[in-house]
Amino acid sequence: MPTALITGITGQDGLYLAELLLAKGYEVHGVIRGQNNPRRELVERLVPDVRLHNGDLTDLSSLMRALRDSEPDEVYNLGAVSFVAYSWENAFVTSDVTGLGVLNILEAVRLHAGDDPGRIRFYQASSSEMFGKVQQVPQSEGTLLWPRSPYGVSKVYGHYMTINYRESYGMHASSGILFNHESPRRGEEFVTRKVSKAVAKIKLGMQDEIVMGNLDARRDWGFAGDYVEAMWRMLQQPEGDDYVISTGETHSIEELLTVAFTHVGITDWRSHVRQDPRFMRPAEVDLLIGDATKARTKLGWEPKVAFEELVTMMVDADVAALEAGW
Ligand code: NDP
Ligand code: GDR
Repeated sequence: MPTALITGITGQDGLYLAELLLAKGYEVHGVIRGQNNPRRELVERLVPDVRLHNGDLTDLSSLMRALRDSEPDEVYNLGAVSFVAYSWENAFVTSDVTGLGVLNILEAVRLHAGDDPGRIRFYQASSSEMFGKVQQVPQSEGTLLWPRSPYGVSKVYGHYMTINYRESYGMHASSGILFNHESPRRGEEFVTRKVSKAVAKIKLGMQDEIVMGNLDARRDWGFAGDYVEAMWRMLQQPEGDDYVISTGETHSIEELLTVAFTHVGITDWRSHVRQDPRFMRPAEVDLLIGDATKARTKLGWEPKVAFEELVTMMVDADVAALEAGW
């Protein structure tokens, strides 16, 4: 039975990946930080078979201990300060966790693996935010990186450090350049979930308006459940590599609002939406659309859930949760 260690186990992707690996028969371990992490209970409820280890990406020795106590065949580094807007307000912390944290976990894996650096397979959660001010449409593995936020810059550092450890030490290290992926488990700070929850509340008469930022930005949105499958497939390849994971479709925030509101029978949605500079970013990523040909060809991976299905799934889940009093 293979063993996997996941950082970021309390996050959206950590939970889906743990479910996937447990279903495949893996022994799954997770790194959890903080003396009283409020999301520990969620992990224990949704994936009770996951064994948790205290640790933090900024603390190398805690990562070494987690590796020693779990002895993994595969390590998935999903932990990060992941909210782009927050990264301007906390640029140092973001760089420390999302950037230097990758160096810490790579170094911990290298030291733990000893004479055979390839024996522990490593996945780094890279991001389409690295493309930032896009230099090519659509974006693929070879597109020049031009990050637009402290978060994006930190992810570029982690991405190149992963490639460097692969090339320097012969590690089986892969970088998944994942475009936005969402689900009913998405954090409420991100735009899809902010919209799905607000639309559900508006439908149920619990709220009247939603305050938004830039409605013109375009994203390539997929379903998180599909995307964690791609992470696993990368680590089953004979060698580490880099892969873009995306749907190949792009939609604006306006289209997101239209689909979400229309789904609950509201067509004049503009009367419920107000824009506020508070939610505008110092530098915006205007357009993302990925070319996942390499993943399709080499990994046999394809997204299964399309944009409308994703948005309506999220709205329905929020309506059901609110009706149930959650
Ligand atoms: P989430 O924000 O839902 O989860 C982030 C995770 O990182 C949480 O488990 C959080 O734990 C953990 N974390 C934060 N700080 C630290 C730290 N100092 N040490 C260890 N763990 C820490 O993100 P997602 O699940 O959406 O994304 C997973 C990864 O994929 C992230 O690296 C993200 O940047 C990247 N990514 C995400 C995409 C998306 O669209 N979802 C697209 C491309 C990349 P805690 O509970 O302690 O806060
Ligand atoms: P993003 O996701 O920055 O792409 O990063 P987010 O959902 O936060 O923003 C997407 C776009 O929506 C615009 N927007 C708003 N965003 C938020 N959060 N709140 C608003 O009110 C709002 N109004 C408009 C934003 O300006 C932006 O253009 C996500 C994260 O998961 C990263 O960790 C990951 O790497 C990338 O996706 C790929």
